[in-house]
Amino acid sequence: MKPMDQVLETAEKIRSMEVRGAGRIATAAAASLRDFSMTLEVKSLDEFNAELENAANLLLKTRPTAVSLSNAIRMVRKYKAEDVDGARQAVVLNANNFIENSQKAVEKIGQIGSRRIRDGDTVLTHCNSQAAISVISAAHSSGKKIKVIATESRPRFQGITTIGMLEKLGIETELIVDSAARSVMNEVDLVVVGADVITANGTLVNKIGTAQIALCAREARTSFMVAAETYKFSPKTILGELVTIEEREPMEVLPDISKYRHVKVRNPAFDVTPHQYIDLICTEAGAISPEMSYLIIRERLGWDMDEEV
Ligand code: RI2
Repeated sequence: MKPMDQVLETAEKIRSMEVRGAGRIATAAAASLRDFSMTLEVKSLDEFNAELENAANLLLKTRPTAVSLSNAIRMVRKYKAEDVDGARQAVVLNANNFIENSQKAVEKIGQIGSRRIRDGDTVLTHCNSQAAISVISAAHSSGKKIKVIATESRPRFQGITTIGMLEKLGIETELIVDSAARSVMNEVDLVVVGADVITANGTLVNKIGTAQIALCAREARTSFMVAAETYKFSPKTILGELVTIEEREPMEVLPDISKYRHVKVRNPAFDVTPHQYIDLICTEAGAISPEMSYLIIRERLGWDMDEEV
């Protein structure tokens, strides 16, 4: 397989959501750039850099909301090299470090976040988040008896992946339709969700339906926690940039639209939860209030205000 074909194949898997979840798509993109750089045949460093940029752009276009993708790609491409071999080695090292750190971050988030779950608690989660499941699984492994309520997460039903994972872990789980969130909220002690993006002021962008859950959690006085690796924070939001919300194909919602002449199906993949509705963001760097997001971006992502936008 030609080096660029491998990148195109990974990009298609991410676009079609065969590979999904903000963390998984970031590590898949890092691995793809690593493998691309290892097999790339070029005559000069300039050519290597240009080819790597083309590959990076192909991956970046796949899921427009996920900042995990652009952060991963930025970290992999952060190198200064004298020649092609030096650049190749740096890309491989950066990608492997990113993948390893990402796995460690998910574990650490589990350890930290699970302290917020008490024995006997009922936890509600939405969609399928590695980071949120790490929190739930760490609480369960530490011997706490917990119950999980998982939403289906229309239209792609990632909740079915979640209940499959919880089943394997032996955790008592109930599956609900998304619109049952308010009906069960009075039985819930803590909501734990993942993140696709967290902005500089602590606003959360996550799977469609999250904002409604946060709203009813607040009304029911139920705590709402976000589990997110620090590379889910968006540096560009410091510079005032707004997060693009991905709108996916209508057929994910209604496979046969052809018989409707006056109906348009809308399929936004994510929604926006204001920071006031979030009690805590649990990262590998610690549990923080949403208002501390700016510091995470400056300190953990090493974002410099003069960096190119
Ligand atoms: P982890 C997913 O997006 C969900 O919105 C989930 O909350 C988020 O990524 C984070 O997932 P999608 O790819 O990185 O299903 O915690 O659209 O696994």
